[in-house]
Order: sequence, then C-alpha cells, then structure tokens
Amino acid sequence: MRFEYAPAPESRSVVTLRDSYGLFIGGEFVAGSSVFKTISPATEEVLAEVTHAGPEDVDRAVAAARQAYERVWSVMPGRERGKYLFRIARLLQERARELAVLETMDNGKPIRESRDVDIPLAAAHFFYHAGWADKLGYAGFGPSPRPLGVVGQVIPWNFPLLMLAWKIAPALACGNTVVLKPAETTPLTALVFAEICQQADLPSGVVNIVTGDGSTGQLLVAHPGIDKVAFTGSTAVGKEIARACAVSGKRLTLELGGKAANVVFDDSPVDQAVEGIVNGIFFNQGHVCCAGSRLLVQESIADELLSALKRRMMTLRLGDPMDKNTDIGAINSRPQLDKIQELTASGEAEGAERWSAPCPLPDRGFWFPPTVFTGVSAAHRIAQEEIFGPVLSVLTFRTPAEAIEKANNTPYGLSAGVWTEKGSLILWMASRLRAGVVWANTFNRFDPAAPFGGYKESGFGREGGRHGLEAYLDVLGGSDV
Ligand code: TAP
Repeated sequence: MRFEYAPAPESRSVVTLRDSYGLFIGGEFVAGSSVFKTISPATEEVLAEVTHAGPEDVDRAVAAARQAYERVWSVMPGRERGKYLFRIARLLQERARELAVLETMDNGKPIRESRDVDIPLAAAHFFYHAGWADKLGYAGFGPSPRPLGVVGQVIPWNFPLLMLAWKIAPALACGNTVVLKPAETTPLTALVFAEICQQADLPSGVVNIVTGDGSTGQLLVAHPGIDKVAFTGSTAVGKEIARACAVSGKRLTLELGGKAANVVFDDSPVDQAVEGIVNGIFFNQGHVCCAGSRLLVQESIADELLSALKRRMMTLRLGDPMDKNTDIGAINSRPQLDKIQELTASGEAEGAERWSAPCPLPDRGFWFPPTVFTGVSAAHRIAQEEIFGPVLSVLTFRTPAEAIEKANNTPYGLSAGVWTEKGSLILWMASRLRAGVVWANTFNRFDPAAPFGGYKESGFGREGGRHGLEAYLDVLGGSDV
C-alpha cells in the first residue's frame, strides 16, 4: 500500500546566508585570490559565493596555525583545551537546526538525515574528544604524549560537517592546530563552523578553513609547514596524496573508498534484513564510503528477499530534501550523477539486470532512482568499483566459505554486514572478513568511541575511539603500547 503524505517542508528561515564568504585564517574571515559559487544540487540555485584559496592563502593559513600551535595551543593544559571543545560541542547543539538546514541545502541530503544523524554525531564527536583532552596520558601512548604540530586536513562532500568533526575534534584534543579544506561542492557548514570557533573564543589560528577545489587540497598536503596530513576521499586521490607525502617526514592517515558486502544468511529475519539493506545502500543516496553496495544473499532465500526488498523500495520517497518525509534526496553534483549513470550503463552492458523503483524524478537538480542489479558476477564493474550512489549489486552464495570469498573479492576493505541468528556464525564471519568494521544484524551504526577505518585500498589509520587519538599524537618515540 502506498501512503500519500502532505508536504512537510522544513523552513529555510533559520539560515542566514551571506552573499559571499572569505577564508577563515587566524581567527578572521579574510579575502582570497578568487571566488567560486556553491549551488543547491536539488534546485541548481546559487547559494553563495565562496573564496578559492591559492598558494599565498594556504601559506597564510599554515603560518597562522603554526603560530597558534607554538604560542598557545600546544602549551595549554589539556583541561583548558577540553573546555574549548566542550564549548564548541554545545554551540553545535545550539545551532543544530540551522546547521542541518544548511547541510541539506548545500549537499542535497534529506533533512531527516542531516537533522537526526549528521549534526548530532558531529556534536557527539566534540563532546567525546573534549573528555580525552586532559586524559591523554591514560590513553596507552605513554604518560605525556606530545601533539604532532600543524595538521592539514582534506575532507569530502558526503558528510561535510561530520567529516570536519571527525578530523578537527581529535586533532585539537591532542594539542594540534589545523588547516582544513572542505569539498568544493559543500563548503558552507565548514564556514558556519568557523563562526562557531569565533563564538567559542577559540584562540586565533587554532582552526583555519581554506575553501577551494582539488588544487587547494594539493597545495595544502604538499605544504612544507604541515606536520601531518589527514585525508578522507577517493582512493585515487588518496594514492596521489600518499605519493606527495612520501619521504617528506609528514605523518599520514587515509580514509578512502569502499565496496562493502552486506551478507544475508537464510536464517535471518527477512523484514529486518530488508531494512538493514535499505539503510545500508540508500541512506544518504548511497554517498557513503561504507555503504553496503554489494548484497550477498544466500541462494535459498534470494527470491523471497529480493521480492521483499523491491516492495520496500517502492515505498521510498524521492524528492525535495527539505521535506521531512523524504527518504532519497539529490545526488550531490552533476559529475557524480554522470559517474553513477556511466557505471550503471556498464552494468547493463555487461549483462546484469537492472530494476529501479518507479518514482518520478524532479525536473531540476541531480537525481537518480534507487536501483538494484541482479545477475551480477564478481567480474562486473558494478561489483568491483565504488558507485557512490543509490545502486545495489546483488550476488548469491551457498556456503559461509563462499560468502567470505566473494565478500573479500574486492580491492577495498572498509566495512561489511552479517545477517544471521547464529552468534557463532557472526563471529566466524567477522574474523574472516577483511574489513575495518563489521556490523552484525544492523548497518551504518556510528559512535565516536568506536574506531573506524580501512584495510587494503580503503586506507590506513583509524578515526574515533582511543585508537583514533594515535593518529594525532607523537607516539613513535614514547609509546608504551
Ligand atoms: P575526492 O575527489 O577524493 O575528494 C576528496 C577531497 O579531496 C575534496 O576536498 C577534494 O576537493 C580534495 N582533492 C581532490 N583532489 C585532490 C588532490 N589532488 N590533492 C588533495 N586534495 C584533493 O573524493 P570525493 O568525491 O569528494 O568523495 C568521495 C570519496 O570519498 C569516495 O570514494 C568515498 O568512499 C570516500 N569517503 C571515504 C570515507 C572514509 S571514512 N573512508 C568517508 C567519506 C568518503 P574538491 O572537492 O574540490 O574536488
């Protein structure tokens, strides 16, 4: 049965957009060398003009971070740093509605997700790391671990404020200062975060935000004044950055792409598994590094599960991301939509069978319907390459051993899901899946206390939890772990 819903649009009035945003350097918004426009992917309207940071701007930002590191932040007691992080966390909560609306406008994700997931988790990350700031001596890295210095951070567009929080909160808690570059298509919440740093009276230069495109990211990671690079994004760019940082003495962590297997055994409760599959691949339009983009289903229940999945997909509501009933929002950009279209066309050309939920697509903006491919073989591009869109590739298996072989048959290793009633099978699978995170009878669960990161081409280093602190501390000299 299909329910009709009355429109339930969230109001934009809570957001006051400036016409133009500068770079945030040394605690102030400053002009840069040139500008570009950021648009709403749902309507293609221009939201604001943003500054493109060039070489001199990046120099200024790194110099401001260095000064703040040496004079203020690295010598401040942890309990004082912690107070600033708590203050930032509370301000994120106070401005949560504004940030959620802005994230949805700039990114295209449903307001329900930015409101209930992105912004609360970003605040939780600051709360969690505020607690660590004066307890680093108990984290298992020696009695008084030192920070690394100035950190250059580059983040993607899929969870703009949340990825910022994953990067900035641990860096600051450990006593580092940062220069962060948000993605070209989603800079706005990072710029509001800069305002929040001002509101929190964070000492000037501790956080610097340089907006721009990939060339700004390149300048930042190659800058000789940077001690550590933290990157989240595609594997291709991650490899480039690894080459740029090689033999430079810079510390590096890379959080890259994924092609997760969501493995469903024949004893799993079908309706619950269907919800997990839908959450795994259609949450955030599938723009999720750890998305469950490969469904591995045990052959004996494949038909039943796929029928239930298609029935459920027909109830997903695609459209205005500002509507509180929307499940599937806009694709973040034209190039990303082109990439999804190219990869799905290859799926059909290689012989897989495509089924898309019958939903009308809006006339303006960038949209792609929730889609499932069956008859997929492990060699197909849609089984190997990250699509980063609302597209699920379905494969079948007969035995747990075959499931493991198929699940691990990928260059990536970020996450996986296992659905079964047998605890022993969950443990057997989890110890054999080459993935940084394995969810059991759930998917896409995040907590700041749980470390997250990849195997193989999904990168190295962990974010979150005690393990995530290691990436921002000079543990090589004095580690006692
Ligand atoms: P990328 O194209 O790799 O971009 C990521 C960031 O790097 C952006 O800020 C980008 O700037 C910048 N950049 C581009 N070229 C660069 C270069 N040569 N040097 C330095 N910086 C450069 O990825 P994306 O398309 O934004 O994001 C999607 C990818 O991120 C997916 O593969 C996804 O799996 C991955 N991801 C991984 C995780 C984790 S935790 N593993 C989390 C989220 C996303 P512009 O935006 O201006 O191009």
